[in-house]
Formats: sequence, C-alpha cells, structure tokens
Amino acid sequence: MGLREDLAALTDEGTAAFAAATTQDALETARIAFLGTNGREKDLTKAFGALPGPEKREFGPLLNQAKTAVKEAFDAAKARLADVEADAPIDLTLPGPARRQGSLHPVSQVSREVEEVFTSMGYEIADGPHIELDEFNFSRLNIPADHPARDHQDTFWLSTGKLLRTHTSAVQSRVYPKVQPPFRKVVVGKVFRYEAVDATHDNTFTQVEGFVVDTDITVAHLVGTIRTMLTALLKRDDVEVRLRPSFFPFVEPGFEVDVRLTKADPASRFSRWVELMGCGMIHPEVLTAGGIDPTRFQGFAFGLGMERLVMLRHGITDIRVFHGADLRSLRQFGN
Ligand code: FA5
Repeated sequence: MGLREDLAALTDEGTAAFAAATTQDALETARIAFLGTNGREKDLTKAFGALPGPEKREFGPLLNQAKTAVKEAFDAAKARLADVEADAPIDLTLPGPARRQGSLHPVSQVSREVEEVFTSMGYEIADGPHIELDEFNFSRLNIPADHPARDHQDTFWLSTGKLLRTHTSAVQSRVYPKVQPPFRKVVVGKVFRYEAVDATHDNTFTQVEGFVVDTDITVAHLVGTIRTMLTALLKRDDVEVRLRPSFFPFVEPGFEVDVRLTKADPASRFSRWVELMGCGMIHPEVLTAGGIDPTRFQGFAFGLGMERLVMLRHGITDIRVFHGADLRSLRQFGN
C-alpha cells in the first residue's frame, strides 16, 4: 500500500474507532493507537518526512486532512463521553460524605462533671471576671500590696492597673459581701499566670474553687469533700491522696493536696506525687473583709488545678496538649 492508501485508512479507521468508543477506557485505547507517541498518525508523519520534495507537495495536504479528521473525531468522542457522565443517574441511596463531629474539649467535659458533683452536694455555681481588680485578687484575701506571697503568683498586669486574675480565689472576695452564711459555692474558670511553660505549668489554666461557710465547719469536712470529689472525678481505684501543711495567706491552717496513682507505670509522672490543689480553713481576716463575722462562722476553701486533674484521669503527661490546638490529641477525648 502506498502513502495515499495509508492516509485514507488512518482517516477511516481512526474516525470509526473514536465513534465506537463508549467508555473513557476505550477512548484512551483508541487515542494511544491513533494519536499516541508511537501511534499510526506519528508513523505516517515520519514516512511523509522521508519523501522527496516534489512528493511532499503532493502528500502534504492529504496528511493534514487526515490529521484534522482524526483529531476532530477524537474531540467529538471526548465531548460525547463527558455528556454521558454528566447525565449518569445519581444513586440517592449512596451514603453522603461523612461529616466529622466535634466534641467538647476534655477540660470542658470534666468542668461539667465538677459542676454536677458539687451541685449534687448542695453547692451553687459562682463566677467572676477574668480581668480583675487588685483588691479582689489580692487585698481582700489578706495579701496586701507589699506581701511576699504576691511573688508566688506571677501576674499579668494591664496598663489600666487591673490584672488577669491569678486564681479563682478572687471570686471568694466578690461573693462574701453579697451573701450571708450558710452557703456553699463552686467556681470553675480560667486563670492566668506569667509563668515559664513546661509539662505541668501553663500560663493559662483552669481552676476549681470551692468554699463553704457555716457554723461548726472543720478540716474533717474539707477532707471529706476532697475525697468525694476526687473519687467521682478521677474514676480510678488507685488514687492515693496526701495533705501537706502549706501557707496561703487566705487560709489558716493551709494545706497542699498531692495525688499519685499506685497502679501507674513506675516510670510514669503519675507514680510520683503530683500537686493538685491548695486548701484550708478560711482566714478570719478574709471573712471580716467580706463582712462575715468570724466569731460566728467558719469555713473551708480549696483551689484545684483542673488540667492536672484531667491529666491524672487520662494519663496525659504534658499540659501543653490542652491549649496546643493539635486536634489529633484532642479528638481522642471526644464523647
Ligand atoms: C492557689 O491558686 C490558691 N488560690 C488555691 C487555694 C484556694 C488555696 C483556696 C487555699 C484555699 P496555687 O498557686 O498552689 O494556689 O494553685 C492551685 C493549683 O492550681 C495547683 O495545685 C495546681 O494544681 C494548679 N496550678 C498552679 N499553677 C499552675 C500552672 N502554671 N499550670 C497549671 N496548673 C497550675
């Protein structure tokens, strides 16, 4: 066969192959055979290139016609198959794309549980502002301006002279003038300290403050409340609790409560004592500053680090997980 017949065959067979393609796969197979790098059109273009000059003039227009015809047949088939796909019926019974459901942050989850545990014990929920006055955060809690205890809580001071509250004890100062005993209050809220961040210290964290004022309140009530709270919240049977005498200007006597998990891996942070909270009997000066007569009433108060509690409960070894915004960590606690 000569080149003339070959070009006619390319046109006929190529247009027929593209017209017959009913799937994307068939179209691609035909494209490779006729228009691909080693396809028939390339072969004939090469054969044309080897012709002597006068014959090139004769065959040039024929080659171009064949190429145009095959390319048009390919484009038409491609458009036809695209339309077929667009018209394909939609299966309404197929499941839609799964939507990932959000969940409460682990600290929020336990905060709600804390509020439930305490309301079941007759406590009322109280709250106060994050931006606080020196008076409520320190002075009314028996921490005057020159008191060295201020050094324990590195404070973010604002240019207005106000501060970001360093502890939820500030809410005690706000509540006392407004209510007369007996009362039981619980506060869950954010507090802020200008601290170097490490595995157990953050600069923004959550505290739970409980305070009870009544007649005949003793340290035994305080210890009983702490045990009830930790049993309900830690949901473990290996929690060991110890009280150490400690100093906070707003309580007398004062204690720190440490916790360890007896079944934790000996190499783990939690097999050693972790400081969880401060507590004590409310100082008479604090009651007096709040308008409560300390000769008639006594009370206890405690302030607990919520992130540390959640760490103990879930075996989390680094506090930075909570504000790190790494959803891979937080999703594990979805409820
Ligand atoms: C206080 O904040 C006192 N207001 C607690 C208190 C209340 C004592 C009522 C007596 C009566 P302290 O600075 O120790 O105390 O903090 C209390 C708890 O907050 C600590 O035991 C710890 O669990 C947690 N905590 C303290 N600093 C940090 C921090 N940087 N990051 C995370 N948790 C912290």
